[in-house]
Amino acid sequence: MPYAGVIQRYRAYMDLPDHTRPITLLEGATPLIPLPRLAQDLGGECEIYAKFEGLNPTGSFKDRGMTAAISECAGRGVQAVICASTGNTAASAAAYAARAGQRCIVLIPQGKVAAGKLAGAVAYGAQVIQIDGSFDDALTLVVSLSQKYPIALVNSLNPYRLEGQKTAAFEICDDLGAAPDWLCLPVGNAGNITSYWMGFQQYDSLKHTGRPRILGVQAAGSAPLVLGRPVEKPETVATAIRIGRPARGEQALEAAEQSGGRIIAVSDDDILAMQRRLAAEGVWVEPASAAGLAGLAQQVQAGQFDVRGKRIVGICTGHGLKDPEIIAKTMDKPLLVTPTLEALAEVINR
Ligand code: AN7
Repeated sequence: MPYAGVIQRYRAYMDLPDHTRPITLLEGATPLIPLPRLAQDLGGECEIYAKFEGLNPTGSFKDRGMTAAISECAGRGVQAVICASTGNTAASAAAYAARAGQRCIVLIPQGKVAAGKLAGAVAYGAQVIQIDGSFDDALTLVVSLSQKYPIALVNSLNPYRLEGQKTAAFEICDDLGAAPDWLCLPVGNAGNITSYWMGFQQYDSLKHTGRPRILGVQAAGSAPLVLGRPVEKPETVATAIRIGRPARGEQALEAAEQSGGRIIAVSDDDILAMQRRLAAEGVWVEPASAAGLAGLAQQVQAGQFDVRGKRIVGICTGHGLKDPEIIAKTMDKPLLVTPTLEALAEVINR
C-alpha cells in the first residue's frame, strides 16, 4: 500500500476516537540525516543524526500533530478551528483545515512571525489576525474563544496533537532499530518534547526499544523552564520559540527529568552558529530548529557531555525556507558585480 501519512501508519498506537476521519497530506516519514562532520567536530566516535522535520508538507514538525487534531475534528463535523501561533502551527493548521474544508482562524504576535510561515497561513486560506501582544497572550485568548464559540482549539493543549506528534518517536525507533542514547530538541510551548517522551515510553513498553535521555533546549531570552518562572517579555532571534509561558511546561520538565536528561538554554549566537554549521553540511533549518544541536554542542564544549560511543538524534523542527530574512540579516549578502568576465574573474580569484 502506498504511504498515506502517520495515522495510517501508526493508528494502532495512537489514542484517537473511533469517529476520527483521516485528513492527511502524507506527513511524516521524514529522514534521519547522518551528520558525520558535526560528529567529528564534537569529538568523533559517535553517531549524530538530524531528523529533518522541515521536510513535512508545510515545512515543519507541526503537521504530525495537526493531521491528528484536524482528523478528529473532521470526524465530529467541526466547521471551524483556531490556534495561537509563532507561525508554524498557523501554517500547518491552515493547510490541514483547508484540506478538511474547515474554516481556520489564527492569532499571531504582531511583527514576530517569519515570512515563510505567515505566507503559508495566508496561502492556505486561513484568517490571520495579528495581536499587539505576545504568543502567550494569543494562546490565552484562543483558549477563551474556543470555550465561548463553536470553534475547536488546535494548539497542543488539544490532546490529539500529542497523539500525532509522538509518531516521530516511533519513526526514529523503527529507523534505528532502537531509541537513540540522546534526543536533543528545541522547546517552546513544550508540546513536542512531551510528545516524544510519550512516544518513546510507549514504544519501549511494547517493543523494548529503550528510552533516550532528552536534552530540551530553550533560547536564553525565552527560557522559562530554565529560570523556573514565566518570562513576561520573551526575546530571541528564534521567533518560533519566543514563548514565555509554555502550556506544557510541567510535562516538559518531567520528560527531561524522568529520562535522565535536562533542559538548558543557549544564546542566540549559539543558535545561529549551529544553523550555519548544519547548512554547511547540507541541512538548512530555521533558527529555532538549530537550538537542539546547539545545546548539544554547548554541553560538549562545557565538558558536561561525553559523546563517545553515543547515538544522538537532533530534531530539526522546521525548514530554513520558513525564515529567509534571517539569512539576509545575519549572513553574508551576495556581492554585486559588473557583468563582465574581468570583474567576475577578479572576484572569483580574490
Ligand atoms: C520550528 O508554531 O509554538 O515546544 O506556534 O515552530 O512543541 O512548542 C512553534 C514551536 C520548535 C517548539 N521549533 O515546539 C507555533 C509554535 C519550531 C517551532 C518549536 C516550534 P514546542
